[in-house]
Amino acid sequence: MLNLALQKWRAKQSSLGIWSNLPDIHMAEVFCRMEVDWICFDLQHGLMDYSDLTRLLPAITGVPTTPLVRVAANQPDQIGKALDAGAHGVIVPMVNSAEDARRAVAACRYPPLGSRSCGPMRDAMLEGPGYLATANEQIACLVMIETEEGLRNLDEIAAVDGVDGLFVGPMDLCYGLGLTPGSFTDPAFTAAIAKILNACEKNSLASGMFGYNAEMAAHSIENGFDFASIGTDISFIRAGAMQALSTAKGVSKEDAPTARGGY
Ligand code: 3PY
Ligand code: MG
Repeated sequence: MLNLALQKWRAKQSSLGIWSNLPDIHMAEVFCRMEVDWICFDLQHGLMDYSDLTRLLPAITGVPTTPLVRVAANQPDQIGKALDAGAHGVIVPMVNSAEDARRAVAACRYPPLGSRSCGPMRDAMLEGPGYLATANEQIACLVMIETEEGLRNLDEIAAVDGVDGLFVGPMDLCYGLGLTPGSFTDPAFTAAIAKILNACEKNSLASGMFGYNAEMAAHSIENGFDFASIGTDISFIRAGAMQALSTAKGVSKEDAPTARGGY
């Protein structure tokens, strides 16, 4: 198994991804044929469950796009099952302490580096025993910094061996800082971002941002993030449909309502 997104992160090359909230295998197929570096299936907030995941991941096998899964919680069984289903990395929400980070890493790595239980299903079906030889090296463990506590314990979290990157959940981070969700230009938010980028730099970790749209993704990369999502499947559908509706109604570009942000 070769994890192309992880290779880019290690080489400090920027990468862009798509966030998938809808369990539609055809949409996933289309997205992954657009030279997008990674796709993340969201089991935390997305409208999909594990049995959806077992259909979505095979639909994009064989394309260079790296399949990631955001698990619903920092639970070893959930992380193990996402990896066994063929995810090449997990994004773990609400990591608030070094202990949380160690728990996430242990669930991603086979012994002696961790305590992932051995039962690789899909990758072993496709690759045979070779998977076990490369999994610890090629599986990405990304932990989310998105709470006040996580921010407070940032340096300890970033120093945990086996973490490949920190991923910012900007909306929860706003809540954590006592800000209105979406206050991405508030000095408290930008100071938190600078602190996270600095921790990544110091610990040679990839830095990632959940981007709600292309502008936010581009801004994040310009500001020093290594990777960002460019939007969600739902946001693309909504934006495309709104634009089509406006065009068909003859509404001028300036007057057309825009669908920015949101899930
Ligand atoms: C956040 O903004 O907190 C996220 O986790 C994005 O889904
Ligand atoms: Mg969040």
